[in-house]
Amino acid sequence: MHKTSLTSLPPPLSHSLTLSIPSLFPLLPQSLQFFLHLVTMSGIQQAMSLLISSFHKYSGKEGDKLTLSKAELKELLQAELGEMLGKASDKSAVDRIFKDLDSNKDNTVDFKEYVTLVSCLTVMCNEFFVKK
Ligand SMILES: [Ca+2]
Repeated sequence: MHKTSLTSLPPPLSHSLTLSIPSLFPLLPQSLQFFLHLVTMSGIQQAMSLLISSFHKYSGKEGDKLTLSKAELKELLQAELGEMLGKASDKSAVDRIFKDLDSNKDNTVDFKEYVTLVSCLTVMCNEFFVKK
């Protein structure tokens, strides 16, 4: 069978082939759709997508699906941030982080409050590498 690469096709045809890939997305399992989206995204888009999916992976475990309880935050800290914020097994450390993040004092950490944590950590990481 003769193989044709996208670059050897005339522009209109290569363009239509590129456009046909997203049209196949609805036929694929959701996990594969997510993966395909991820590999076609820019680095920042991938980071944004992972920030969102990581939040919902934990926020959906108990209570309000759109906020993190203290237990969900503890699990997220342990699984996703390792010891960047000290030991997540240390109850007083988790209590302090939870209290600091819960800026509107509703006893949950919503997406905006979580993103604040991640952006502050990102700034600190950048400063660490810039100073090196
Ligand atoms: Ca809150």
